[in-house]
Amino acid sequence: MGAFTMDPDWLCFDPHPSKPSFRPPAGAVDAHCHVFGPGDVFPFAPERKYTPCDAGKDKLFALRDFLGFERNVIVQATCHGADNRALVDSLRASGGMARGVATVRDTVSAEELAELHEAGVRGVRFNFVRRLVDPKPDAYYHSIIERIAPLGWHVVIYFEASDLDEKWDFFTSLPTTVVVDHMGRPDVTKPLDGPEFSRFQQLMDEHENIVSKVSCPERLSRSGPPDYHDVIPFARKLVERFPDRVLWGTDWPHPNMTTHMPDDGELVNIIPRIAPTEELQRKLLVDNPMRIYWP
Ligand code: 0GY
Repeated sequence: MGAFTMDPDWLCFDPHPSKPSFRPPAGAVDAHCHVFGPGDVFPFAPERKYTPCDAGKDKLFALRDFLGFERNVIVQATCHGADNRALVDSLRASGGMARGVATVRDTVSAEELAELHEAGVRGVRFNFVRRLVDPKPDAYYHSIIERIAPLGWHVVIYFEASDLDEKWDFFTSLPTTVVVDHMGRPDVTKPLDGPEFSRFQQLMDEHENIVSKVSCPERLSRSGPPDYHDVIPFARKLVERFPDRVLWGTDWPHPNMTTHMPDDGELVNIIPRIAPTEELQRKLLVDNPMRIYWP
């Protein structure tokens, strides 16, 4: 046994996903994935809200190749808190084929930020999902923005749809590119053209610096795998309406899934259903992530 024992109800990633029938275009980027540990090398943070199974860089890079992707954007997971060592180690091992989104505190120094940048970090994540982190006042995040602005980094935000109104002024005050995780977590049992998802589209309509990941059908769906048919119209709507401001990612190793563990091959097969033309697929998987992470 390693240094940590995963939570008793933890669902571990599928070690044998199916080969997708959809072939991503050359240069495709998985723009949302994580690494967990391994915990005996990169310990999980004391303030974490969950203890996952180990899911290290070697498995991530093998999955990337198996699914037909070339690059990864690795997002710091909350189980590692603001200790970015596992992330940095993965970026350094990727030979330039991975970029990172880190979590930093407002006390982070210019030297620490420079080291993260050199490793391939290009953004910070602000997480507002209360089951994952304890919320901080807006001033805390503004002070981080001041520190990262000189590096040209962007901000990734993760929040529940029901919190959008409360955070609207803060989100729209951010001066950087702002990438929203998982379409702002819509309740997909509500109508596509109802007030909640319309509000999210208004956010993107009015603020051209806002980009959305059209990821995580497995997390948002009520209809379930492998079709996730209730999520498709939401993702497709954003891809067609904002073709130059959408990103896609597997979300491997799928933290905190409770209903099932997705087959990553099936997740890739969803791409042509949300981005039905080759042009939309190329923008979603290549042009947009390359513009943000490998300019
Ligand atoms: C995701 C979603 C989740 C977890 C995290 O950093 C994390 O712990 O992002 C979640 O539980 O919804 O994007 O991986």
